[in-house]
Amino acid sequence: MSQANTPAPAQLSHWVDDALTSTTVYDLHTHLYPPNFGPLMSWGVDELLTYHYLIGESVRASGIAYDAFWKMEPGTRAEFIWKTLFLERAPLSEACRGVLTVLRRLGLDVSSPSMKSLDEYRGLFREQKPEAYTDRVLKLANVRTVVMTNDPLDPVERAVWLGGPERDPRFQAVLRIDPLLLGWPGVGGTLKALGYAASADLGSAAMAEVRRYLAEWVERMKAIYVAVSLPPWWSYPDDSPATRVMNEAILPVCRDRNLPFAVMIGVTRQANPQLRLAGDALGRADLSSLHRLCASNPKNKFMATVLSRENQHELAVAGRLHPNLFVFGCWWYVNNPSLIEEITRMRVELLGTEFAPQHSDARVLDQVIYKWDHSRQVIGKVLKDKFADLAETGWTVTQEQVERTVEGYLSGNFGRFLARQLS
Ligand code: FIX
Ligand code: ZN
Repeated sequence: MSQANTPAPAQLSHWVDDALTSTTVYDLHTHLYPPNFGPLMSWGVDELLTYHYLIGESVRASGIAYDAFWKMEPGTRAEFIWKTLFLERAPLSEACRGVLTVLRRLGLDVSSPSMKSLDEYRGLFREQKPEAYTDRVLKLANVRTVVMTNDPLDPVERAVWLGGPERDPRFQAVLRIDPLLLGWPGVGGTLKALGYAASADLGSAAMAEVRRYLAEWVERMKAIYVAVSLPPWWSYPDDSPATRVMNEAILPVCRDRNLPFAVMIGVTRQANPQLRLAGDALGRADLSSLHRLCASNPKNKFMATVLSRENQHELAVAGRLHPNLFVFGCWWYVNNPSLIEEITRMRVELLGTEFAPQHSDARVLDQVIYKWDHSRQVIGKVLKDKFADLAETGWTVTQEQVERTVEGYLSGNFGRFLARQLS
């Protein structure tokens, strides 16, 4: 029986849609950079089309030889992908749909695709200046802040940072440390070349140098957290260099600065090296390592996301058990509407209001438009159901509760986790 103080379904739906549209997003993991990072910034229709998700799809659909594909100039590659996935077939995949959402939201007509229409789209992008275009895209996507992925061991990126770039407050930094954690002994030589005497024996002097590297780069970038992606077989603790570097360098440096350490678990890099960046796969991980990491380092804050669908339930349960763990996003191969819906529903049921349902992982600036448009639709659907279920109990659902929940999901929960001091 419906109660006098229960909102009608249309009213509830309106509150959820309103809150999702008006709340500005804190996009907590992307691969985007501001215009003054020069070659690192990526935007425009050619970049959208040559996104690695679409490279994988077009190579597979066309049957082209890898060599022939990589031999093409980037512009020809974009045309090839447009022809293969948008002209010769229905662009049904989520990554294809994403390109069309972006073009439509920029005011372009996608109703009669042809090679000529691709050239017309290119015309619009040629007219843009990166600075003004960044403003326009972030406004269209209603994204307030994007968190970058910053690896100082990448020579191009290091040069940008060492030049002391003026900071755009909308682009926050994250110190990414995959090679530093997983690349021993080779990474010892890389650090040495940069002036850190981090010999591969990982003795106490070497470890002090790894800490110095981390501290200096956290400081230089004003990093808001430290992050790594891990394979499905990641195990903690064990007798690997990764465990030692975590325990003796990463965790102390993060602890002293109250920075979270983000673990993105489940990627099998280069399962098909011929596809380059598009060649990574995934696998189910043993999340008992995550439990041990959180439980044995109670003074550290952790963030986690997992790549395998099969790990999502365990991750949500881990989020319940460890107050120092923040569950975030539907990462990469689970960033598809069907899986976002399943995962978000389960997280609401297990974690209530305390998680971040999504991050964009955008690599091309324009992608924030579609990644957030599509995710908002799914999060909205789940929230309407969940608030309706709540109202069904007789609880009075208010607009203020809906707004507060959406604010937490899209922005505030992450901000508050960053600020939280563990007792
Ligand atoms: O490790 C990561 O941060 C991954 O998100 C990327 O490396 C991956 O290639 C990607 O773009 C996923 O969306
Ligand atoms: Zn990423």
